[in-house]
Amino acid sequence: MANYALGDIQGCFEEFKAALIKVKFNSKKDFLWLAGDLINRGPDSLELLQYIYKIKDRVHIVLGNHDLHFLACFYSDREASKNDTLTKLFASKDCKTYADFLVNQPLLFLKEIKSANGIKEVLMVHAGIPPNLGFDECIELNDFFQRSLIKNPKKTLKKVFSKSPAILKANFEKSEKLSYFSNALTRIRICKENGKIKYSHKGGLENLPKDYDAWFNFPSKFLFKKTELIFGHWAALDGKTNLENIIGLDTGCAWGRKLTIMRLEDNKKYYIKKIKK
Ligand SMILES: [Mn+2]
Repeated sequence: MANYALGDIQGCFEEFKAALIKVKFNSKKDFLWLAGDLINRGPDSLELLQYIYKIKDRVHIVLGNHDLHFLACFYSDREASKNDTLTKLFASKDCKTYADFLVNQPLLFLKEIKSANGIKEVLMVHAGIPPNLGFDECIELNDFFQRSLIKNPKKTLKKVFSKSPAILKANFEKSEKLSYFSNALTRIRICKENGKIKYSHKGGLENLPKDYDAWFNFPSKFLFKKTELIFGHWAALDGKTNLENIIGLDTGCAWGRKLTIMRLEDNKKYYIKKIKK
């Protein structure tokens, strides 16, 4: 039994299949961890969801910004963007099945696994966690988000895509907290030490605005020394954080680079070069 993690597959189904073959993934014994952005931008979002849905009992998922965008187009009145590659998925007779499946996924996932050095806790999130958020606060907001999304996807997704506050304030109403938290976990790259997020930055770690740095470079109220965190979203990092316990998985497959799959037992990474245009 092994656990394998992948970052932003974004509908790159050919590369995803090649990655599973490379590690000899066994859907009866192993687990897959998918760090969000399963779909969109790449060519085969429908095929990817068809496959994942079939083995859903062996898959752990957190939602990414592209997954939320798809859900908002499906349940709410958000308009598709001209760069979307979701036409086949929307036209599928099973589109609702996949949307309902994704609606039931969290923003944050945590599980203990047996590694080569004993039991370790692994946490998965799509983009990251602002350094000022504490553990209990995150768990509580994740539960609140998930309950709201299942109960009323249309209303919840409208909040997600309303203008998001850059920082969490104690006096926020629940709906503002929901908007802040869902955007932070699925879109953060850089922030200030106090947790204020700058969403417009899309590049790497060079030429950062004053007082801003990668979210993982500030002391976190959330992460314990023994916890490992895996995330995707930030393709410009090419998986590099220079930290042992915070591991990037997005290596820009949808942008013509490569797909990374990592075995969580020993953190060995395998790479699949972009195959299909
Ligand atoms: Mn993303």
